[in-house]
Amino acid sequence: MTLERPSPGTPVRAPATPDCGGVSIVFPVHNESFIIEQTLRNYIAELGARLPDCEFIVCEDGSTDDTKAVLERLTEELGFQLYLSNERKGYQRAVMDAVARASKPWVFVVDSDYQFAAIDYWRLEPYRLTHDIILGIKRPRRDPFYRVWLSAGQNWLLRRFFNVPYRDMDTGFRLFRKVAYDAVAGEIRHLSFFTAEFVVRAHHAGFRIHEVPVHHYARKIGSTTIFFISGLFAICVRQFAAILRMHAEFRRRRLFRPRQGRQQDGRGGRI
Ligand SMILES: Nc1nc2c(ncn2[C@@H]2O[C@H](COP(=O)(O)OP(=O)(O)OP(=O)(O)O)[C@@H](O)[C@H]2O)c(=O)[nH]1
Ligand SMILES: [Mg+2]
Repeated sequence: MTLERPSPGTPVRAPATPDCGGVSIVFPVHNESFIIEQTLRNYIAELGARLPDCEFIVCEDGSTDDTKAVLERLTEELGFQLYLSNERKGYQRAVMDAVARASKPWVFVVDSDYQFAAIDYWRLEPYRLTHDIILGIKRPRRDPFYRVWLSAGQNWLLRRFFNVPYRDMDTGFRLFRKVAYDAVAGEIRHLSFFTAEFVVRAHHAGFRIHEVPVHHYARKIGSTTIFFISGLFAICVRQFAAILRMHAEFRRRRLFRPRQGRQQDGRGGRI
């Protein structure tokens, strides 16, 4: 696996690679009324005109602030597809339902609270030529220290238990081939936040995965919709139990990819 450092200077726009196919840009949203307009305007301005054949899909559920009203006001002006639901789905189901709506061969799923800059998409784009899943890893991560430690712990456990090389398997900034998702999505059932289990399963199914450093920003407004301090202990216990269950399933079903022949940078898989 190769890791680049983000350039400290002005981000650079890589050329689009239209031959790789269109991209569905997907935003899961829950209670983001303060920031969602800024997020959507930024991403649509940055990518709408520069990425040939792209579509924007916004999937909101269960918001108790006026996120729904903001989205309904913007949908016609900005031209995104909007899916609303009154029932809170939880992050994992929300992302998976949203990806199921995507019609392009590539899907870019990004958190809606603008902790990732739209222009950093271009750091991922060139790897569409050589990889199936491209993860934007947060460098440096701008989160409270306990979140950084918990996430480091989870990534360490996943590397040990599943023999994968990746550093940030729960990033909120990822671009992947829909076929890679379709190949493993039906099996995702253990871990709570979608990306990590998707990455581990896709790795052992032979897909080519690459991590690219991107800038990460502290949440400017609103508050976490998932990691409340009062629930952290329960989340840790649940995640650890889930890793054990998933590991048992991998051993039982012999899902581990053989060591020999695997290249260090995650290349050399199928497709
Ligand atoms: N549709 C939908 N979106 C969700 C749900 N839960 C979280 N989200 C969205 O998923 C994204 C990630 O959630 P965050 O609360 O930002 O999680 P985080 O980035 O780990 O936590 P912070 O650092 O506090 O922002 C945000 O864009 C949320 O709006 C949900 O149940 N349904
Ligand atoms: Mg966030």
